[in-house]
Amino acid sequence: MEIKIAQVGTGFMGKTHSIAYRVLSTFVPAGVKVKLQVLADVTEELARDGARKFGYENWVVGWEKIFDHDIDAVDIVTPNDVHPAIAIEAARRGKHVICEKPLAINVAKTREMVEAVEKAGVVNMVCFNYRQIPAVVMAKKLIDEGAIGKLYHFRAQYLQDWCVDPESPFVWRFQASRAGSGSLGDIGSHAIDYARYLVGEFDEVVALTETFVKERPLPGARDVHPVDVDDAVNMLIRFKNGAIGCLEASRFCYGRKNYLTFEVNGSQGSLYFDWEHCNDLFFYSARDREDRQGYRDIKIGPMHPHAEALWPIPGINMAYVETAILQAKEFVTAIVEGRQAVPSFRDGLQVASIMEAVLQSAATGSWTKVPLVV
Ligand code: SOE
Repeated sequence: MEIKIAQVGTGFMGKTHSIAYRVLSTFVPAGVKVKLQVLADVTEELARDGARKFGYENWVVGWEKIFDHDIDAVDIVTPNDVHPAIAIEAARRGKHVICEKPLAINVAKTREMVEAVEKAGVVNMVCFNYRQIPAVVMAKKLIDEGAIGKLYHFRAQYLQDWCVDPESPFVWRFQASRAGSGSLGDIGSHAIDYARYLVGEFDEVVALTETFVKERPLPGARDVHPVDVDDAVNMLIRFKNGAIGCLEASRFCYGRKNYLTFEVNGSQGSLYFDWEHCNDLFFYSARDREDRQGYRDIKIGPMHPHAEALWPIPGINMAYVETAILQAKEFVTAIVEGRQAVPSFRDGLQVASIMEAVLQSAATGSWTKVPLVV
């Protein structure tokens, strides 16, 4: 079976997704082939050069033209405000859809996407790629097995430092009408996805956001452009199952490059994960004998979920591209098996609902209920 991919966008995510598709036949069942059929971007230079570098057979200027080609699935790696139109049109034409996070700039737009893919009955997936990491899936397995008991605490941080310099130019990620939010949607959404995946649904949140740099220089111009999204967000969470959490996302933390961590504490132990050491999962069990208690370092290898598809022994280690491979594997395997992919657009919608409650809480300064929209 051959799955023909159309990709819209040629940036960092376009690059990683394309690399994953190029090697995917190594990771999916025998006989499944992925063809990089057509690549779209907004200029001829971007589309043509991208197609040459990434290995697409065809290129087009403007996403609408991908449908002139024989395709099965659409991969959306554009700025957030463009996601809905592409996803909805792809679904209308019966194409499977994988889309970068956050799915859209608000809940209303995200819901339109969910309705479109579900009406069309196409496979849909949101790119919370860090959820595919074997150490994270293993953490979920341990929680589900009761290894750390009843859950009390979840705490997560996603910190970067690429926005600290006020001279770093204005890009769409600093504009609410294009991005939806700032650090919250760009990186906080990954940590929120972890919270839902590992602990469960949110009941209510109270949050604080801050925009430290209020305007930035436009690239190549003398003018500046206002920044109307959060540079940083801190939130407290009350989960429906009684656990409590705190979550921080900021792109203003010098020294933190792609620092994504979580810790979950339960009645029988704790789990700790840090993306920058993603081949290890730290597990503390209160059931261990008293004279040997301490966080143990589980070295991830083929005996762990999702990692069986990767390398033959622990210590060979995975990195960023493997998250894209595991994600593409889930998407393509779901198409082949005729089932829904995980995480789906519905997961993206619930994360959007949480983010809307967070922004509302930050604006009002009060605890805010999180509507369950899935
Ligand atoms: C930029 O902050 C970014 O590329 C995010 O958009 C990604 O989701 C994150 O994984 C890496 O950083």
